Amino acid sequence: MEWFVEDLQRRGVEWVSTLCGHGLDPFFHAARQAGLTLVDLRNEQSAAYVADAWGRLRRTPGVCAVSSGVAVANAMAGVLNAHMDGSPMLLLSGSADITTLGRGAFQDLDQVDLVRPVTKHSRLIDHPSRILHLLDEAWTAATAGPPGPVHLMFPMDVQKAAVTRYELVHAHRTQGQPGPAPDVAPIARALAASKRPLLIAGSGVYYSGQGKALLGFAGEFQIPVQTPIWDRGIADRDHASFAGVVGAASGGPKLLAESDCVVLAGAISDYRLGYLEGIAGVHRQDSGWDKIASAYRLAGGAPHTEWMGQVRRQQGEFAAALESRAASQMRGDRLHSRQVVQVLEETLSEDAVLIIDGGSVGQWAHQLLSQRRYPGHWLTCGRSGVVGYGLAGAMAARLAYPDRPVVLLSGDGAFTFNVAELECAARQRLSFVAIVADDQSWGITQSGHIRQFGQPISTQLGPIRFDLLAESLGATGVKVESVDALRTELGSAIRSGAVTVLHVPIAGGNPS
Ligand SMILES: Cc1ncc(C[n+]2csc(CCOP(=O)(O)OP(=O)(O)O)c2C)c(N)n1
Ligand SMILES: [Mg+2]
Repeated sequence: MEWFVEDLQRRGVEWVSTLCGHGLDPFFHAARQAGLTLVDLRNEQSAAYVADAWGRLRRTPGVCAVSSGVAVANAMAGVLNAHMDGSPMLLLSGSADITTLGRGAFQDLDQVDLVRPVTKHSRLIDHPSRILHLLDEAWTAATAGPPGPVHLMFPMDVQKAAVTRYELVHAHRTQGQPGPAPDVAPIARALAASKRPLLIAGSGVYYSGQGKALLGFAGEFQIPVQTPIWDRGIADRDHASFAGVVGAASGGPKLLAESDCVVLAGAISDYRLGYLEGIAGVHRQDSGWDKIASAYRLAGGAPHTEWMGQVRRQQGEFAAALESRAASQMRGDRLHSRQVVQVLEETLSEDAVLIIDGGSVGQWAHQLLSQRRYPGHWLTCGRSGVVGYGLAGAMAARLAYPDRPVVLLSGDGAFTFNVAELECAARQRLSFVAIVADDQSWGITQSGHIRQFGQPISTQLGPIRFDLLAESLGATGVKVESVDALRTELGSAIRSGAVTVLHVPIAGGNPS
């Protein structure tokens, strides 16, 4: 077991998220002995979300270790999230002795098969001498090409077996030949010839580290860039060409239908882009963005000043429509999501990590905050569209960025999925500020029901004093009922370095 833990550390792993269970006891002991931090949570769902969120923020696998049986089923939520978003993650699960598997062992379950459909690689560690070899195989699968989650199941007798350095089987690494350089000429020609080009930059560009090059090119030639909502962002700062998130309920300025040359870069054509149905002139270019500028010049390409101006005008109209929609929903007695987002806009520094979890409030945040930037250090649910990952996401963000402000903006429904994690965060000093925008409903779903059926169905929630709940879990809780109070409390909570929950009752309402 020591070899395995040492190898994880050699790969840069500093912590493992977990919920204990005897199925992994030898691993826990070895981790403790080696000084590998164990971050404990109260639900394997959160433990897996922590690893997934780390992978999405840091682009290296987050590691989550859970026991056996239902523990693995619980962790599936986070693994599935990583699978749908394509983020690197390693799930370790324990089990009874390999000799007893399938014979009715305690928590006997074919975890390898259970997890396989939502991982790039799922394997049983079937012999102590193969632990490093199999770890290498899994790690490579998680990180090579498009990243994704992987799983290793570690039976108890294999964990306990003593194995000498000489018995270890090592992976044979052959140095791969570099592939041919991507041909950027056709895409450069198409972009240069078009009147209204549009780059759709998806998570693939973020993970391959091409975001800066793509934005540099787009900025120089005034080509608008949009990112599918919930994909990883590449615009860490306000950018001259970044034109917001696109898709799903969020809308965004509708540039797709108007463009005569859409280039998918590390993005997939899915529901968020309406499967690109009826869109003409769709191209794909996942790499080579650092080489495209000269090819574009060669093809006679010029800056698309007029089109960019039109895009900015459309964005302005979109923003104005948003403001009037917000104004129509404002009530005197409660804050509105628009005002909460306004305070975030004023308060968040460029490097602050914002985590968005929730329905309507999440849509407001996306539409209002992402018009000029959508930073890679912000975290959203990802392509799965999940709610309830936010507290784990905030803990992961604190692990990933020990010195930055970390702020979670959550709906009241999303917040309660795993609310007890506040205790784990406070105890383990993984600090952040959570703003709970409380409309006492599964708001976005409720509006959908009212629109379709004229009434809500199972979407009303009761009152919770989130400030008092937070206090009972060892965090700081403050009820906030005005914009001024929110401004003051958010600022001081960020400075305090404590886990703080700001309970903000809001009037509900969707941006679209
Ligand atoms: C795991 C999961 N369950 C259910 C949903 C469906 N869903 C999407 S948004 C939403 C409502 C979220 O409510 P809340 O967090 O209070 O945010 P609000 O819409 O009220 O702002 C629900 C239930 C989901 N996306 N993920
Ligand atoms: Mg709500």
